[in-house]
Amino acid sequence: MEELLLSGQWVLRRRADGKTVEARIPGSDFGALFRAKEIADPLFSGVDEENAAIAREDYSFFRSFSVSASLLSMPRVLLCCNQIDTLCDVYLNGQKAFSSKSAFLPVEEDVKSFLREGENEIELRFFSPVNYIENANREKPLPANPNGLNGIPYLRKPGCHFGWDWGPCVPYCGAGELWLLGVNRRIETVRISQQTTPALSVVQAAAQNADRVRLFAPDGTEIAGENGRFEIEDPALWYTYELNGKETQPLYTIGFENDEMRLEKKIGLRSIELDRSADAHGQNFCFLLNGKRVFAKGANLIPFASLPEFASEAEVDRYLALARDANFNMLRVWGGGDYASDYLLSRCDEMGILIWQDFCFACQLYPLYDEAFRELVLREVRANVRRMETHPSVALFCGNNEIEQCYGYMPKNHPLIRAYIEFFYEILPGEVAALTETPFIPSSPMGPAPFKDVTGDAVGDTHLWNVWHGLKKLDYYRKRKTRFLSEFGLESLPSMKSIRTFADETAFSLDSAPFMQHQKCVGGNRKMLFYLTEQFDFPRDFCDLPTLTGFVQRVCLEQAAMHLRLHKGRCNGCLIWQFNDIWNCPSWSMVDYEEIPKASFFAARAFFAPVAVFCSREGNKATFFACNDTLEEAIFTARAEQFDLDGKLLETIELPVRLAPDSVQVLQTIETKPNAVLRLRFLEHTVTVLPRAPRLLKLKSARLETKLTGNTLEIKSDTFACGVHIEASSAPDDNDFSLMAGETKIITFAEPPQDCEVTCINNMAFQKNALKRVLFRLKYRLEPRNIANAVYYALN
Ligand code: BMA
Repeated sequence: MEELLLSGQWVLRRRADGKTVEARIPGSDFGALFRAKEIADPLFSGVDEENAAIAREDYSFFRSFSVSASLLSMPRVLLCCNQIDTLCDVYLNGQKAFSSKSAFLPVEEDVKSFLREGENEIELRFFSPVNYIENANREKPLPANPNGLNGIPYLRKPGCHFGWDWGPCVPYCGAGELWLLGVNRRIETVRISQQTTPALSVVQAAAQNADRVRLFAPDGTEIAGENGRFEIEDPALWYTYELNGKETQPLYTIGFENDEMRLEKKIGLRSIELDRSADAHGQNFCFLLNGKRVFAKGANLIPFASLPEFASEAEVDRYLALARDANFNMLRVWGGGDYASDYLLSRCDEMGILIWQDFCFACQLYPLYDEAFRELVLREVRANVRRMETHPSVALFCGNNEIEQCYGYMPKNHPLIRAYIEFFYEILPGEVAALTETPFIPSSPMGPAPFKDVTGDAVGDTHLWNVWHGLKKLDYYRKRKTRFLSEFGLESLPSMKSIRTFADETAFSLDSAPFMQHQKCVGGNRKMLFYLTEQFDFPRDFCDLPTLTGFVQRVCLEQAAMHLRLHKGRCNGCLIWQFNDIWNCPSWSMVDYEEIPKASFFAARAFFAPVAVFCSREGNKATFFACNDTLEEAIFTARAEQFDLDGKLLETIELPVRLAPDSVQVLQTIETKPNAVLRLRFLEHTVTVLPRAPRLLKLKSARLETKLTGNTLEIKSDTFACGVHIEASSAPDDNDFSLMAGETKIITFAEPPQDCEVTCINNMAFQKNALKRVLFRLKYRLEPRNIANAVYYALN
């Protein structure tokens, strides 16, 4: 085997006028044009039409390289690329070697006959993705796209590249790592299956051209086997972090060998099922890992960046560390983006985080009646299922995102709907089952039958958008006993650092052009204010909005998570929309594009804790309950404290907890004192529960004393301080918490911060104008779009 890397320096040419600039592979046309100052920062203005216009041009990437005699002496020379995005003819020495049509299909083409010893020339001749979808859609229009450009289903490229309700339209062309590989007997088409019980795991592994298959235990000792079949007694089982408490999960290594090469795959020994058996409430929707129930806690992942040059493996590491910190055990890789990379999966394998992978279809009807299109899609399905399924983290393949929720109104005999049902309910399940034992569902959300009751609480998962899109109150979730909530959320503003990347102080208003252009959800900025005014009056200072909208988002997510965990068993999952951002913008994210976590992130440490205690308040009663998602009994004492609004302690209640593994238990109901703030402490967590919305509380102004020494900050308040927020040049280990009178909070920063500002909600200035608030809310509700949404979400 011999390899020649073609990544690195390339040249980009705009084919219309021959203009060239330096380029890089991996990389994109937008990235190259921006670095060469030929175009403005594609993530700055937020005007989608500007980027679409750039993408209406055709571009070529080219470079020369030298091929050795020994590379050419190999029987096959493959051109390999993990992603060519998207429409591209690959030319070698002026001759077309092959065409690539899907960003979701890794490329491996034998190009030996096009190569010569010495200097060679390669050209990646891309065709405008925007022209392509526009032409295709002109010929055969598809239903209008609620997110971004029309016609995107015609192209196998991440849908969100054309704009989404949280992302800009940046329809770039580009490629990932690119190399030539001279091979003789290459080991390929790896197949690994396992039957695992706690007592015994039987692994069967095979690959084309492998002469020997060897298995090594996590500690490196070799395990004997024959013909790729291994029996491992008492296997070290792979679990999520919370189920076995291990920071790193045990991984076995399978080595496929022949005289030419060695290929390694890391596997985890585990069984994974999605229990969908009938029960008293309808039908279960529960992941079973090694037969043990998993309550899925986590969020939806969107692509990390709008351009490939802005994403990196280090970034994946940082986000996964955050996911672990927030006690996630599952990430849903959402279908409007891309398939999870091997890097992300192998890190999740190590960390014990489950992956729900949507196939890349979202919120649109696709031309699946077209045989050529369907064939291309099936090649993509096979390639990605094979690539991903050996990773123990992969828990589910899901057909698509929300197509049934979006197109339920269309006649069932419409050709697009017929093709949808045939593909997602007949063809795809068969394809997936032939490749893997990993669970599969046709769509998310799903009901008992195609397009039937997809928002129902009896069967299947749900996406509950009644809060936010449907304008329901923040505590609406309490009315629902859904089986598995795989999407729900509320928008908030990103950090001031993030805001300053697209708006200067003259634009510090939610209806300024930068804010309107960075808010991609129609009416979203005012919707944030609509929800903000459920809890607060209008603030006077714009710079208070990130903290306040973050507070409201936290209230929303926290209440939903609490309620779903109270109904553990009936409900078995809570995945928040959305974990990350693709650029700097207001959105549903828990962590903004500058990697600054919002209030909901810090709260998730407690509301997603494997062993958690919750406080549910209603009137002058507070009920405490505890939830244990681990496999161990949990014995500890939680403490509930009542404070007055001055932050003085009124009462302490000890809550002894003895919780069986995998259980939930109501602990106690208490009478609350008038206007008391409840403080709940359990294990390492502290949660504050207010008696009512902050605007209805007379919060005193707080004197915050701060002392910064190196990377340590001490904060103290003379009264109850609500929503204490730190804005600093370095990451604090906690944020958006409350303080009681005299309590000292110690914050540790990642490194000593250059600047650091501490505020709290008590000290913010609000417009005491109830009429303005009420009229704003009424007017917003009465907008035709919002009336239509409210009606839709009242019925669904
Ligand atoms: C769901 C997602 C996305 C969208 C989000 C917020 O519908 O699947 O399509 O971004 O809600 O509207």
